[in-house]
Amino acid sequence: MASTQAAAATEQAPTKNPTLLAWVAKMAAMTQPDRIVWCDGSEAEKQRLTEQAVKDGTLIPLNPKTRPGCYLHRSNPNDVARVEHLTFICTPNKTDAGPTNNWMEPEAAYTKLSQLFEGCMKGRTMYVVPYAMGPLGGASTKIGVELTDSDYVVLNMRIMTRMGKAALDMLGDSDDFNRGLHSTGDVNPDRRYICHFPQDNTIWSFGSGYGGNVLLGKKCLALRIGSYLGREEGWLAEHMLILGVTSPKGETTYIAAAFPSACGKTNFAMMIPPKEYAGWKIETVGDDIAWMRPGPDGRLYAINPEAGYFGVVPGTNYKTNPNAMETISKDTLFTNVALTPDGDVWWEGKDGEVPEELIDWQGKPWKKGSTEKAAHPNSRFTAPMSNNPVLSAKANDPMGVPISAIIFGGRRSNTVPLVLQAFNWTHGVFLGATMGSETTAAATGKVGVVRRDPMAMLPFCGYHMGDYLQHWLDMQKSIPQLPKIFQVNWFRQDKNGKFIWPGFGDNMRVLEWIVNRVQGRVPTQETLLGWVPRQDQGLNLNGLDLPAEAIQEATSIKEDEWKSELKSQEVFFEQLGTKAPEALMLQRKLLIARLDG
Ligand code: SAT
Ligand code: MN
Repeated sequence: MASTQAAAATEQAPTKNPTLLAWVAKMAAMTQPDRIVWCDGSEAEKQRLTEQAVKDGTLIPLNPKTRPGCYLHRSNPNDVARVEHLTFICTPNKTDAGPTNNWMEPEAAYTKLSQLFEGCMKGRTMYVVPYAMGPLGGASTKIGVELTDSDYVVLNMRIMTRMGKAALDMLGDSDDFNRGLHSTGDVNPDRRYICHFPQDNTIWSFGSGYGGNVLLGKKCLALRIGSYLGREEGWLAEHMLILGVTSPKGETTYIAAAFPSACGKTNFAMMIPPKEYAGWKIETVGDDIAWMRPGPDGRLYAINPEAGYFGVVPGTNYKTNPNAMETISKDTLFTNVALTPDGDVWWEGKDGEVPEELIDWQGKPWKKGSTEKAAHPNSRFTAPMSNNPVLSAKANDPMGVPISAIIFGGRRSNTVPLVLQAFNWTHGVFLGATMGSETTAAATGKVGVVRRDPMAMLPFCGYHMGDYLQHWLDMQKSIPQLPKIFQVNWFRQDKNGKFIWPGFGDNMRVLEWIVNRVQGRVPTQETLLGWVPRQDQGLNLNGLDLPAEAIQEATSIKEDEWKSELKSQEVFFEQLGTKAPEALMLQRKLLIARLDG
């Protein structure tokens, strides 16, 4: 069997790359697929795979009049989000993975997962999916190859990455590619593992069919393996959107912003400024991941390694994100939303009336007024970035964009004020390191509890979190023109649990202040946490229907809240042990001194 598979892998292969051929043959010998198909990324291939996915029930075609080129996919109800407790970093030493990751010894992990992969593709097709993370030919771009038995994964990878022949051509005969192996197995949560082997540039994912667990270019390569490579090679792989904001004078400022999953990165990256901001323009470079490295001119340059968006659907509408609505109007895959009787999709928070009847995300009849959600809270769209009406022309530039500001934003119903600027890079790294956020439906587990989520990377950092923070501090030396660092919180609530700040387009007001600060245009007010907008020459609140007390509440700094915040931060730093960077411990002491002073 093994030699037949090896022969099959080589015979039809559109490459002579010996390392790639040998690896595919070896994986095929283990998983024993009936067929091996090398994906070329062509239109014809897309059509063939789509037809097949419709035939086998993986995809449901939507109404071609209202949603041309769109399909609905329902995942197994036990498989609707990332599984952080089943995600492992497999480094030779446990300390290299650090206290915030699950760890398995590499040989033990390979052995354990080999037993699951053994023969798991019998009766199935193994797709060989070559893909590029980043614009083709770019110096920052990385190549991966994912082997998968899921046509859904192939169709998603086709949207999310530059997939197929072009990626294979870029790889040539090199052995520098990420080796990704995925099988949906029998979608059993007891046999589900997402294992990363940073030293081998390898990812093995078994037993899931859900986004972040199986689209291996995304969180697995672009963040977990990427962050490891970034430290080795002197760059940063971050869970950040990238946007360009252009003023009426035509001055464009590029900004990268980290927020945890399902906290509005896509909305922020596609934002339409409010009417008071005529002449201002926001353009999207990326909505989830930024790879940033120092450029020849001393600035920090960012690329978006992805080619599509895997965004949260519920809450998306023409008010919250008109550009996303346009983006998902065609050629989009929907996962776990509801189906309307006329073949369109529906979700909680969509514009218009709630339909009387639907088929819910699990394929069951649903009636208006039901207490059950029709769409899963973590239902997603996969859409090509080329659909985005405000896509930046720079999204395809291999050089990327020079970053002037970095924003860290958690989801906090209290404590953290609307916006502040760090005193300097080290203080900014401290702000990122001490980010906390209330958990969302993007990962399985309890929703709404505050957890420390440094730089929104807690689930995505592929090595020791202490080393990661030290790497951020060290990067300072190789970036002569450092971006300014900011912290924001759109999610502060009033006594009744209502969001105080309107968010969405009105976040432009905060963004303008950030741009003005970066360009050195507005004076500022010093507080013990950092610099904040001044009352007189601060945020532009023209046209904002919000009482002064609400602004006051959204921007307030309460010392008692900060005292408990500091305790919670202490628990996090203690976890890092001796790897807690000294510079951050000093920042902590300074803050305590300011609070106690
Ligand atoms: O499931 S994904 O990891 O792709 C999305 C997210 O959780 O941010
Ligand atoms: Mn994300």
